[in-house]
Amino acid sequence: MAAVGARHVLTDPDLRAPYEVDWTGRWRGACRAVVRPGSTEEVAAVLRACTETGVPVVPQGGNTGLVGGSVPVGLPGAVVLSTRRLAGLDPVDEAGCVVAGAGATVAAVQQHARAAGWAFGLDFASRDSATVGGAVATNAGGLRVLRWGPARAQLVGAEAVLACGAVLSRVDGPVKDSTGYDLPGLLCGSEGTLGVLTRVRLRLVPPLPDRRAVALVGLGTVAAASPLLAALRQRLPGLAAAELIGAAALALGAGRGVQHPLPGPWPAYVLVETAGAGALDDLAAALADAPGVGDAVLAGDAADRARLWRCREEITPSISAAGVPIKLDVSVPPPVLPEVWAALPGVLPGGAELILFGHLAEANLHVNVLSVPDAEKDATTGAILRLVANAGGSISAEHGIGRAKARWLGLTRSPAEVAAMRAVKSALDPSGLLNPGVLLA
Ligand code: 2HG
Ligand code: ZN
Repeated sequence: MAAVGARHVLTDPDLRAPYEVDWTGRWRGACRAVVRPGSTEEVAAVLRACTETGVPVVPQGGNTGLVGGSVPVGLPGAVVLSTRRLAGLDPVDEAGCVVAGAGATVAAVQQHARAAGWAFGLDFASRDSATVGGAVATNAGGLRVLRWGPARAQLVGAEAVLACGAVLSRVDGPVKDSTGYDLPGLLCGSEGTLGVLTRVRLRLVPPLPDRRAVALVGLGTVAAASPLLAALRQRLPGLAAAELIGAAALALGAGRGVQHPLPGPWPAYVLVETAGAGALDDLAAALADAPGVGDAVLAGDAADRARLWRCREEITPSISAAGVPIKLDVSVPPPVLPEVWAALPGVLPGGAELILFGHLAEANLHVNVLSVPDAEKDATTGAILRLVANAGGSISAEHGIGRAKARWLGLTRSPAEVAAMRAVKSALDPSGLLNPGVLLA
């Protein structure tokens, strides 16, 4: 039987420490050991041993999650199962698919795809640390969902180990398969509660042309954002990103050593990127005709484009540098986005700082709130999530439920849906040892 070598079982508190806290510092716990298996067989051996001894298992990829779903909070007897050593990458096949180890980073898959003339459709700021296993387990989204969809849309197959040690493997063979339940699809978004992903088969996409243009557009009202996006989508077949950024978020993102790119402030901004020959001229012409544009700055060359993107990518690190926020990731039906945006300040306690940004095409808002006293954080979280649920939205669009939102799952999932989820959970993990407290509280 495959056993994990002793040097990959970390029991020393200093070695365990980085696995016991998430990078935002909001979620902190302790575990008995961190185990770093190097193969699917070793993962199976770990899970079998944990099941035999009743030890809970917290699967962890790059530990970049934002909902406390991969840290052993309140589980001192648990084992953290790190997938980072499962980082192999098979050659890209003729169908433009690649099988990646769950512990391969998003950036490694991007580079591997590029070297074979393809691209990976997922991208987000934590690309250098986030693993593809974690991305699939949370159905992560990011900056290119508008173009290629979330992790689920990239997933062709998966290999995973169940709590009992059984290996489900669907990473070879045909790319089209309609035989029964979609088990890889079920594991996507299951947040480590049904099995441990060990390998994923990913569909790659054609690379975006190198010719690109980026614009940061100032808007007089948030309500102008969706009509602007609709106009740009109709005019620009190469449109590859559309990010919505509130004034407070842009001030934070642009604040770090970068000059504010647009005189303003405007109540909201949209950062758009388009690709293709003539991208800069096409973007300028489309913006000139589009509704609601207050002001805009355009960038064609790579360094200027990167400067504009940095204003977006620096928002999350700048929030973390300012404090430990309430961090929520919600989506709403697009027509009610302006209403929800306007109503959010009204549900916060006095003195709270609201930072809003997100992915415009999916009306996916990242609601970050700083300066809320600890004693008021739960009530404030509940108030925000209720506002979203009452508006017909979802309490997670791409970060998952984790521990952070488990108690509010019933706000946007019906009793029948939650019961079906619990039934699946108890069928695949009857002892409840996989990621207890995550997703289904
Ligand atoms: C992003 O879109 C991430 O940058 C993080 O989903 C969002 O920090 C956040 O709230
Ligand atoms: Zn996001």
